[in-house]
Amino acid sequence: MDFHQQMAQYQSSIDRALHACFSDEQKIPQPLLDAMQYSLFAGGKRLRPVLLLASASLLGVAKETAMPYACAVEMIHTYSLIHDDLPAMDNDDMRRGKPTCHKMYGEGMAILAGDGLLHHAFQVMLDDITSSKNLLWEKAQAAQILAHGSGNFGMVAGQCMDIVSEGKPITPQDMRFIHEHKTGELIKASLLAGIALGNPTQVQLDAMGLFGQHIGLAFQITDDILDITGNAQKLGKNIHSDEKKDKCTYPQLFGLEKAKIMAQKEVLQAVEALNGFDGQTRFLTELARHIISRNQ
Ligand code: GRG
Repeated sequence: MDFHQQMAQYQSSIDRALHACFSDEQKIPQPLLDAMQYSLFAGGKRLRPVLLLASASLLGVAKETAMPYACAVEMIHTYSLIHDDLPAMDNDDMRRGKPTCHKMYGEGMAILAGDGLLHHAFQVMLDDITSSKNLLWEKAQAAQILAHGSGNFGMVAGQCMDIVSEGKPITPQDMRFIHEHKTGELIKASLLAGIALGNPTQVQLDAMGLFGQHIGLAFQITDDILDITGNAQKLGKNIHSDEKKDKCTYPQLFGLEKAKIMAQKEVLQAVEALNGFDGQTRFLTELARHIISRNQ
Protein backbone atom coordinates (compact mmCIF):
# COMPACT_ATOMS: atom_id res chain seq x y z
CA MET A 1 0.00 0.00 0.00
CA ASP A 2 1.46 3.39 -0.91
CA PHE A 3 1.43 6.49 1.30
CA HIS A 4 -1.76 8.00 -0.15
CA GLN A 5 -3.69 4.73 0.09
CA GLN A 6 -2.58 4.26 3.67
CA MET A 7 -3.56 7.85 4.49
CA ALA A 8 -7.01 7.36 2.91
CA GLN A 9 -7.50 4.14 4.85
CA TYR A 10 -6.64 5.84 8.13
CA GLN A 11 -8.92 8.80 7.31
CA SER A 12 -11.95 6.66 6.50
CA SER A 13 -11.58 4.50 9.61
CA ILE A 14 -11.23 7.66 11.74
CA ASP A 15 -14.39 9.11 10.19
CA ARG A 16 -16.33 5.91 10.89
CA ALA A 17 -15.12 5.86 14.49
CA LEU A 18 -15.94 9.55 14.97
CA HIS A 19 -19.52 8.94 13.84
CA ALA A 20 -19.76 6.07 16.31
CA CYS A 21 -18.73 8.43 19.16
CA PHE A 22 -22.20 10.00 18.92
CA SER A 23 -24.69 7.21 19.51
CA ASP A 24 -28.46 7.65 19.32
CA GLU A 25 -28.86 6.74 22.99
CA GLN A 26 -26.97 9.84 24.07
CA LYS A 27 -29.47 12.59 24.64
CA ILE A 28 -27.35 15.48 23.44
CA PRO A 29 -29.62 18.47 22.65
CA GLN A 30 -30.14 18.52 18.88
CA PRO A 31 -28.90 22.11 18.24
CA LEU A 32 -25.65 21.35 20.08
CA LEU A 33 -25.20 18.01 18.32
CA ASP A 34 -25.82 19.65 14.94
CA ALA A 35 -23.24 22.38 15.57
CA MET A 36 -20.59 19.92 16.87
CA GLN A 37 -21.11 17.48 13.98
CA TYR A 38 -21.20 20.27 11.40
CA SER A 39 -17.62 21.25 12.25
CA LEU A 40 -16.34 17.77 13.03
CA PHE A 41 -17.46 16.39 9.66
CA ALA A 42 -16.73 19.48 7.56
CA GLY A 43 -13.76 17.77 5.86
CA GLY A 44 -10.64 18.08 8.02
CA LYS A 45 -7.45 16.28 6.98
CA ARG A 46 -7.44 14.22 10.22
CA LEU A 47 -3.68 14.80 10.54
CA ARG A 48 -3.52 14.49 14.34
CA PRO A 49 -5.51 11.24 14.67
CA VAL A 50 -3.54 9.76 11.76
CA LEU A 51 -0.30 10.62 13.60
CA LEU A 52 -1.67 9.00 16.74
CA LEU A 53 -2.68 5.77 14.98
CA ALA A 54 0.58 5.60 13.02
CA SER A 55 2.78 6.07 16.07
CA ALA A 56 0.72 3.53 18.04
CA SER A 57 1.12 1.00 15.24
CA LEU A 58 4.92 1.41 15.39
CA LEU A 59 4.79 -0.28 18.78
CA GLY A 60 2.32 -2.91 17.64
CA VAL A 61 -0.78 -1.32 19.21
CA ALA A 62 -3.99 -2.38 17.45
CA LYS A 63 -5.93 0.32 15.62
CA GLU A 64 -9.07 -0.39 17.69
CA THR A 65 -7.12 0.14 20.92
CA ALA A 66 -5.81 3.53 19.80
CA MET A 67 -8.99 4.72 18.08
CA PRO A 68 -10.77 6.35 21.08
CA TYR A 69 -7.65 8.50 21.63
CA ALA A 70 -7.44 9.30 17.90
CA CYS A 71 -11.10 10.40 17.92
CA ALA A 72 -10.47 12.45 21.06
CA VAL A 73 -7.58 14.39 19.53
CA GLU A 74 -9.64 15.24 16.45
CA MET A 75 -12.47 16.51 18.68
CA ILE A 76 -10.00 18.63 20.66
CA HIS A 77 -8.52 20.01 17.44
CA THR A 78 -11.97 20.80 16.00
CA TYR A 79 -12.99 22.59 19.22
CA SER A 80 -9.86 24.73 18.95
CA LEU A 81 -10.67 25.67 15.35
CA ILE A 82 -14.28 26.60 16.25
CA HIS A 83 -13.12 28.84 19.10
CA ASP A 84 -10.22 30.26 17.09
CA ASP A 85 -12.64 31.32 14.33
CA LEU A 86 -14.92 33.24 16.73
CA PRO A 87 -15.18 37.05 16.40
CA ALA A 88 -13.42 37.42 19.77
CA MET A 89 -10.42 35.53 18.40
CA ASP A 90 -9.55 35.38 14.68
CA ASN A 91 -13.01 36.30 13.38
CA ASP A 92 -12.93 33.99 10.36
CA ASP A 93 -15.86 33.28 8.04
CA MET A 94 -14.61 30.16 6.30
CA ARG A 95 -13.13 26.94 7.63
CA ARG A 96 -12.73 23.56 5.97
CA GLY A 97 -14.34 25.01 2.86
CA LYS A 98 -17.55 25.95 4.64
CA PRO A 99 -18.93 28.86 6.67
CA THR A 100 -17.47 28.74 10.17
CA CYS A 101 -19.50 27.26 13.02
CA HIS A 102 -20.58 30.65 14.43
CA LYS A 103 -21.64 31.84 10.95
CA MET A 104 -23.95 28.81 10.72
CA TYR A 105 -25.20 28.47 14.28
CA GLY A 106 -24.47 31.79 16.00
CA GLU A 107 -21.72 32.68 18.45
CA GLY A 108 -23.35 31.24 21.55
CA MET A 109 -23.91 27.83 19.98
CA ALA A 110 -20.41 27.82 18.45
CA ILE A 111 -18.88 28.43 21.90
CA LEU A 112 -20.94 25.54 23.23
CA ALA A 113 -20.04 23.31 20.27
CA GLY A 114 -16.35 23.87 21.11
CA ASP A 115 -16.97 23.22 24.80
CA GLY A 116 -19.06 20.16 23.96
CA LEU A 117 -16.38 18.66 21.70
CA LEU A 118 -13.65 19.23 24.28
CA HIS A 119 -15.69 17.49 26.98
CA HIS A 120 -16.78 14.73 24.64
CA ALA A 121 -13.13 14.02 23.85
CA PHE A 122 -12.37 13.35 27.50
CA GLN A 123 -15.66 11.46 27.93
CA VAL A 124 -14.71 9.11 25.08
CA MET A 125 -11.23 8.46 26.53
CA LEU A 126 -12.50 7.98 30.10
CA ASP A 127 -15.34 5.70 28.93
CA ASP A 128 -12.70 3.59 27.19
CA ILE A 129 -10.44 3.51 30.26
CA THR A 130 -13.22 2.64 32.71
CA SER A 131 -14.57 -0.13 30.48
CA SER A 132 -11.13 -1.65 29.72
CA LYS A 133 -9.66 -4.73 31.34
CA ASN A 134 -6.10 -4.11 30.23
CA LEU A 135 -3.65 -1.31 29.35
CA LEU A 136 -5.36 0.91 31.94
CA TRP A 137 -2.14 2.70 32.90
CA GLU A 138 -1.08 3.17 29.26
CA LYS A 139 -4.51 4.52 28.29
CA ALA A 140 -4.58 6.92 31.24
CA GLN A 141 -1.15 8.14 30.18
CA ALA A 142 -2.36 8.74 26.62
CA ALA A 143 -5.26 10.84 27.98
CA GLN A 144 -2.86 12.73 30.25
CA ILE A 145 -0.54 13.51 27.34
CA LEU A 146 -3.46 14.88 25.30
CA ALA A 147 -4.63 16.99 28.26
CA HIS A 148 -1.12 18.40 28.63
CA GLY A 149 -0.66 19.14 24.92
CA SER A 150 -4.05 20.79 24.49
CA GLY A 151 -4.29 22.71 27.75
CA ASN A 152 -2.55 25.38 29.77
CA PHE A 153 0.93 23.99 29.08
CA GLY A 154 0.30 23.50 25.38
CA MET A 155 -2.21 24.80 22.85
CA VAL A 156 -4.10 27.13 25.20
CA ALA A 157 -0.79 28.64 26.38
CA GLY A 158 0.24 29.27 22.77
CA GLN A 159 -3.12 30.81 21.90
CA CYS A 160 -2.84 33.06 24.96
CA MET A 161 0.55 34.40 23.90
CA ASP A 162 -0.71 34.77 20.32
CA ILE A 163 -3.54 36.99 21.54
CA VAL A 164 -1.36 39.16 23.75
CA SER A 165 1.26 39.68 21.03
CA GLU A 166 -1.18 40.67 18.28
CA GLY A 167 -0.19 43.95 16.61
CA LYS A 168 3.08 44.14 18.56
CA PRO A 169 6.62 43.52 17.28
CA ILE A 170 7.83 40.20 18.66
CA THR A 171 11.15 38.39 18.73
CA PRO A 172 11.80 35.17 16.79
CA GLN A 173 11.95 33.44 20.20
CA ASP A 174 8.46 34.67 21.14
CA MET A 175 7.12 33.56 17.79
CA ARG A 176 8.69 30.14 18.20
CA PHE A 177 7.04 29.81 21.62
CA ILE A 178 3.64 30.71 20.14
CA HIS A 179 3.96 28.29 17.24
CA GLU A 180 5.44 25.44 19.24
CA HIS A 181 2.58 25.69 21.70
CA LYS A 182 -0.43 26.77 19.65
CA THR A 183 0.15 24.23 16.89
CA GLY A 184 3.12 22.05 17.79
CA GLU A 185 2.13 20.72 21.20
CA LEU A 186 -1.06 18.99 20.03
CA ILE A 187 0.75 17.44 17.08
CA LYS A 188 3.53 16.22 19.38
CA ALA A 189 0.98 15.01 21.96
CA SER A 190 -0.82 12.99 19.26
CA LEU A 191 2.40 11.11 18.48
CA LEU A 192 3.35 10.65 22.13
CA ALA A 193 -0.15 9.50 23.12
CA GLY A 194 0.02 6.91 20.33
CA ILE A 195 3.28 5.37 21.50
CA ALA A 196 2.29 5.70 25.18
CA LEU A 197 -0.27 2.98 24.45
CA GLY A 198 2.57 0.61 23.51
CA ASN A 199 4.69 0.95 26.63
CA PRO A 200 7.61 2.82 25.01
CA THR A 201 11.19 3.07 26.21
CA GLN A 202 12.57 6.48 27.15
CA VAL A 203 14.67 6.46 23.97
CA GLN A 204 11.54 5.92 21.88
CA LEU A 205 9.67 8.64 23.75
CA ASP A 206 12.51 11.11 23.23
CA ALA A 207 12.82 10.27 19.53
CA MET A 208 9.08 10.64 18.96
CA GLY A 209 8.97 13.87 20.98
CA LEU A 210 11.71 15.33 18.82
CA PHE A 211 10.00 14.16 15.63
CA GLY A 212 6.76 15.81 16.83
CA GLN A 213 8.49 19.05 17.72
CA HIS A 214 10.07 19.34 14.26
CA ILE A 215 6.99 18.40 12.23
CA GLY A 216 4.87 20.71 14.40
CA LEU A 217 7.07 23.65 13.48
CA ALA A 218 7.27 22.58 9.82
CA PHE A 219 3.46 22.38 9.76
CA GLN A 220 3.05 25.87 11.19
CA ILE A 221 5.66 27.48 8.92
CA THR A 222 3.90 25.84 5.96
CA ASP A 223 0.56 27.14 7.22
CA ASP A 224 2.04 30.66 7.30
CA ILE A 225 3.44 30.21 3.76
CA LEU A 226 0.12 28.88 2.42
CA ASP A 227 -1.63 31.91 3.89
CA ILE A 228 0.39 33.93 1.35
CA THR A 229 0.88 31.60 -1.60
CA GLY A 230 -2.01 29.13 -1.21
CA ASN A 231 -5.32 28.75 -2.97
CA ALA A 232 -8.28 29.70 -0.79
CA GLN A 233 -10.55 27.12 -2.41
CA LYS A 234 -8.10 24.25 -1.86
CA LEU A 235 -7.28 25.44 1.66
CA GLY A 236 -10.97 25.82 2.51
CA LYS A 237 -10.32 29.14 4.26
CA ASN A 238 -9.50 32.72 3.35
CA ILE A 239 -5.88 33.59 2.60
CA HIS A 240 -3.87 36.71 3.55
CA SER A 241 -5.58 36.56 6.92
CA ASP A 242 -2.29 36.81 8.90
CA GLU A 243 -1.40 40.04 7.12
CA LYS A 244 -4.87 41.51 7.67
CA LYS A 245 -4.67 40.68 11.37
CA ASP A 246 -1.12 41.96 11.63
CA LYS A 247 0.11 38.57 12.85
CA CYS A 248 3.79 37.90 13.14
CA THR A 249 4.64 34.92 10.94
CA TYR A 250 7.77 33.16 9.66
CA PRO A 251 7.53 34.62 6.13
CA GLN A 252 6.94 38.07 7.59
CA LEU A 253 9.93 37.81 9.90
CA PHE A 254 12.37 35.97 7.60
CA GLY A 255 10.95 36.34 4.07
CA LEU A 256 9.14 33.70 2.01
CA GLU A 257 12.20 31.90 0.63
CA LYS A 258 13.97 31.63 3.99
CA ALA A 259 10.74 30.42 5.60
CA LYS A 260 10.52 27.63 2.98
CA ILE A 261 14.10 26.59 3.74
CA MET A 262 13.38 26.65 7.47
CA ALA A 263 10.38 24.32 6.98
CA GLN A 264 12.54 21.94 4.90
CA LYS A 265 15.19 21.92 7.63
CA GLU A 266 12.59 21.06 10.25
CA VAL A 267 11.46 18.09 8.17
CA LEU A 268 15.05 16.86 7.72
CA GLN A 269 15.58 17.06 11.47
CA ALA A 270 12.27 15.28 12.06
CA VAL A 271 13.25 12.40 9.76
CA GLU A 272 16.64 12.21 11.46
CA ALA A 273 14.98 11.98 14.87
CA LEU A 274 13.19 8.81 13.78
CA ASN A 275 16.51 7.18 12.83
CA GLY A 276 16.93 6.23 16.46
CA PHE A 277 13.62 4.40 16.33
CA ASP A 278 13.47 0.72 15.38
CA GLY A 279 10.54 -0.29 13.27
CA GLN A 280 8.50 0.68 10.26
CA THR A 281 8.86 4.46 10.27
CA ARG A 282 8.33 4.93 6.52
CA PHE A 283 4.74 6.15 6.74
CA LEU A 284 5.64 8.78 9.36
CA THR A 285 8.67 10.02 7.45
CA GLU A 286 6.59 10.32 4.26
CA LEU A 287 3.94 12.17 6.23
CA ALA A 288 6.61 14.58 7.49
CA ARG A 289 7.65 15.34 3.88
CA HIS A 290 4.01 15.68 2.84
CA ILE A 291 3.44 18.34 5.52
CA ILE A 292 5.58 20.87 3.64
CA SER A 293 4.55 19.88 0.12
CA ARG A 294 0.79 20.05 0.85
CA ASN A 295 -1.49 22.61 -0.75
CA GLN A 296 -4.39 22.28 1.72
C1 GRG B 1 -8.87 28.33 20.75
C2 GRG B 1 -7.48 27.27 22.60
C3 GRG B 1 -7.63 27.64 21.19
C4 GRG B 1 -6.64 27.35 20.36
C5 GRG B 1 -6.65 27.61 18.93
C6 GRG B 1 -5.93 25.74 16.33
C7 GRG B 1 -5.53 27.04 16.87
C8 GRG B 1 -5.34 27.18 18.33
C9 GRG B 1 -5.43 28.08 16.09
C10 GRG B 1 -5.74 27.97 14.64
C11 GRG B 1 -4.92 28.97 13.94
C12 GRG B 1 -4.19 28.28 12.89
C13 GRG B 1 -4.79 28.33 11.54
C14 GRG B 1 -3.05 27.66 13.18
C15 GRG B 1 -2.27 27.00 12.14
C16 GRG B 1 -2.15 25.56 12.34
C17 GRG B 1 -3.45 24.89 12.33
C18 GRG B 1 -3.94 24.44 13.64
C19 GRG B 1 -4.09 24.70 11.19
C20 GRG B 1 -5.34 23.95 11.07
O1 GRG B 1 -5.08 22.59 11.15
P1 GRG B 1 -5.26 21.62 9.91
O2 GRG B 1 -4.64 22.22 8.68
O3 GRG B 1 -6.85 21.68 9.75
O4 GRG B 1 -4.81 20.25 10.31
P2 GRG B 1 -7.90 20.57 9.28
O5 GRG B 1 -9.12 21.37 8.94
O6 GRG B 1 -7.35 19.84 8.09
O7 GRG B 1 -8.10 19.68 10.45
